[in-house]
Amino acid sequence: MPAARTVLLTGAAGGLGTLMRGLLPAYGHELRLLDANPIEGAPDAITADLADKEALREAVRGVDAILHLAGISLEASFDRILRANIEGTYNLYEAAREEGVRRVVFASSNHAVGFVPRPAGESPLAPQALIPVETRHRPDTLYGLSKCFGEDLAQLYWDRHGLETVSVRIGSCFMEPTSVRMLSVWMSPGDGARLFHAALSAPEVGHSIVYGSSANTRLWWDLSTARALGYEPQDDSEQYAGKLIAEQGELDPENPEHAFLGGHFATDPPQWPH
Ligand code: NAI
Ligand code: 15L
Repeated sequence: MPAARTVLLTGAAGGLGTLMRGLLPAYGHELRLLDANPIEGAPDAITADLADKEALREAVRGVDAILHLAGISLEASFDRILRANIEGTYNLYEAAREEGVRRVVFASSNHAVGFVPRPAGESPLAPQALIPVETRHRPDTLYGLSKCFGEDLAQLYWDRHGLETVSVRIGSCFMEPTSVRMLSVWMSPGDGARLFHAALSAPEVGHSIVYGSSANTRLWWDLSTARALGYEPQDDSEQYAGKLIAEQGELDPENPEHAFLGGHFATDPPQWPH
């Protein structure tokens, strides 16, 4: 497919949505914004919940692709996760199918595989093996479980309806890494825009799963499926390593919080039953 020109950006009021609103237009994408919360300074933005099927139908009509960022972005009660991330993502895919949208770029998360042990090399700079995208789902939270659902929903819609998706298992996309774990999983906002642009523009993607991070020296996972889309990361978190390690120390193999890809998500007390 040609580079998606008109893109519906869901979750446009959120942290990542705000960053991408600033960066993606430079790649030639024309953004239609949607969020449950109004967006200051964007009078044309659609204020709608993912539960509103009529609004979703109208919102996706005529777009080339959808960048789906909306949803609960941290662990929460099952009811909230169910409504926003599971039912909400289903509603959006149904609207996309009904309106003939060809591609979704889905904000999955490292927490879909958060209970995968982090690679432990002799040195943090030389991990023995990078985690492939084929590793089985091992969600660390109900939140992570909802991202597994999203990835499987994407597979179903590709196999059954020919609707393409790139599921991006985002690490941590913020201005700067703020923990030693984030040295491994950080995606700079600039690389985030490069990756989303590649996912929106690659000619044929079927359902591709990619990890979303910069070319970090301490990377834990394999970026080859992202690179196959044309993604060329430009950033490396290593410039922040000295300061963060001086403040927090190296990751400790004896500390359970440091044992898994998902970090503290895997060890925080569960939110269920509630
Ligand atoms: P955020 O919490 O800042 O933004 C999420 C946005 O979605 C909010 O503006 C919220 O109003 C909107 N939203 C939530 N429920 C909604 C609903 N039912 N209907 C319509 N809008 C709704 O999250 P952030 O950091 O911007 O993340 C964006 C996406 O990327 C999320 O899906 C998150 O799970 C995923 N992600 C983000 C990572 C990161 O490092 N920022 C890492 C991994 C995944
Ligand atoms: C996520 O999935 C969250 O949405 C984000 O806020 C970060 O916590 C990130 O994962 C992370 O693992 O650091």
